[in-house]
Amino acid sequence: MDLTDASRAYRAAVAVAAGGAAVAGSYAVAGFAPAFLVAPVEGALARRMPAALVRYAIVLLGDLGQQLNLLAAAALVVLAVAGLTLAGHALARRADRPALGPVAAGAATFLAALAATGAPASALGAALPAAAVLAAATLRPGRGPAVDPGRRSALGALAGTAGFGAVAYLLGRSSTSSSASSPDLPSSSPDGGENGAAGGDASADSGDDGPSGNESDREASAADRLLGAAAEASLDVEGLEPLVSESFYTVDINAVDPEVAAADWDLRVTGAVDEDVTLTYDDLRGFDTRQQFNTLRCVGESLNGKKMDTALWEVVPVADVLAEAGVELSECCVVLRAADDYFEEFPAEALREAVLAVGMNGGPLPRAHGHPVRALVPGHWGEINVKWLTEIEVLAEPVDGYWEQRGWHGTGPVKTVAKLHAVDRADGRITVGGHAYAGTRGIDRVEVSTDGGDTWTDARLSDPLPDGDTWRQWAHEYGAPGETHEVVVRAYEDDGTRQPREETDPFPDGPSGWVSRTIEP
Ligand SMILES: Nc1nc2c(c(=O)[nH]1)N[C@H]1C(S)=C(S)[C@@H](COP(=O)(O)O)O[C@H]1N2
Ligand SMILES: [Mo]
Repeated sequence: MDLTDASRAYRAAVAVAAGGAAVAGSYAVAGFAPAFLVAPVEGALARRMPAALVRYAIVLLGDLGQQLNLLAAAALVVLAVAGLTLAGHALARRADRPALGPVAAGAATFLAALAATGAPASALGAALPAAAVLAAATLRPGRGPAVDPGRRSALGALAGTAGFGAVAYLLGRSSTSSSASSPDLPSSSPDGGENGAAGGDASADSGDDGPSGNESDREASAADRLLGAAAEASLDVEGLEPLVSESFYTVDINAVDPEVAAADWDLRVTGAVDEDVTLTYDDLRGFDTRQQFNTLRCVGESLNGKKMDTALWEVVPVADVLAEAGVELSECCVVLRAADDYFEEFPAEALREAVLAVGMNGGPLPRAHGHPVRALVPGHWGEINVKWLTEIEVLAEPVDGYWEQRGWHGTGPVKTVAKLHAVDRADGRITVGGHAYAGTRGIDRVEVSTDGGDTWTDARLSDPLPDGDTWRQWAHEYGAPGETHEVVVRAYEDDGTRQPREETDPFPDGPSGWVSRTIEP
């Protein structure tokens, strides 16, 4: 490495350190929120990714695909800020004014970050540390103007950035909206409920025109009663999730969820309607709510995957809202739009049966599940249940939704499945169990074979939950045969229809087939 190569490398190291400091600084200010500089870049990458690549990422990588995309976006931001830092430094050298470098690099980073996030504080959080890194590495009093960083200052910049990154990580974690990380299930202590899961958004339940204390108390006790009943009805099998999921899966087009305050939320009804209607959160809370169980299942999950869950939701029927607004659904279709630019289209018919959820498992709707309002559309795949809902558009002609543009087909009916997740052995006996779901068609019966499909026995089933779009648990106990054997499971719908045996991939319209599992002696 000759001298110029070396100084180029030192310059590059300082620039990369400045890029890292910008990412860290933005995270420290914004947390894991849309204002975090990496978030819009990750979103843009995800949206522009070719459909085939998206499909392989979903089917082969699962959630890892999104982590990798986030990492790629972070790397792009580091490189972009590094580029601006190098440009600032070059400018300073040419003008022979050392102080110009950090100022120019900082200003350019600020403007670019502001353009990307629209959030001045986060942009400043990115720009200042980047400028500081360049300043620390190049502005050495008494060493002449516009000095190039040497080996020591390059290493110093990298080490300093690493230290800053650690502090920024802690700051950012604590500024990430607490409702994002709150558990789906409120604590079971008597007063835990709503307060426990309320997180940062007090406005959801204490707005001036919101429900009175009595009303929300009544809701909370109704929820507690139903959650208690569901816990009671759950089969007691080791390793089997209860009827109300302990941890509810999430699937999102962006790695970073939107943050929508209830006070800022409204819902527009547009398109083929007499007049556009806007509904505020308080308007929505003026409607009577009820508690209902719904199961969601993602069309992109694997056959025996873990992206199927059930919760108790506090809901307002969409029909009530539309009737009050004087909207008649005479057209073929609707599009639901969301704060993360997600949108899905489906038959207007289905919207008549749909509800707007404002609460989950006795607490407010968590950020990860669409706070403050999401749609639940019975019988359809998960993707139709739009979170962070902002708009209902009524259409005379069908259009493609976000996933349909990428080749998927998530309007219903959701396919019937019986999953096998629990295998419990005790005293020479084996108990297998899982969940079965058939959308609004209902599960009537589940059969189990412990000999690879030669003979079948009825499984024990949990009592059905009161609503018509929920799963049931099944379990089956048998004497351990003492040899490797194949357990197969299949479900029957309420009208006696047996779940199809033919196996299909998740793409394009959801996995099908009988789940089977090899059990060692
Ligand atoms: N706004 C918005 N809504 C969305 C999505 C999304 O990315 N953005 N993902 C959809 C998909 S693919 C599924 S399977 C369900 C998952 O809901 P959950 O994250 O609450 O489990 O939400 C749907 N609603
Ligand atoms: Mo999904």
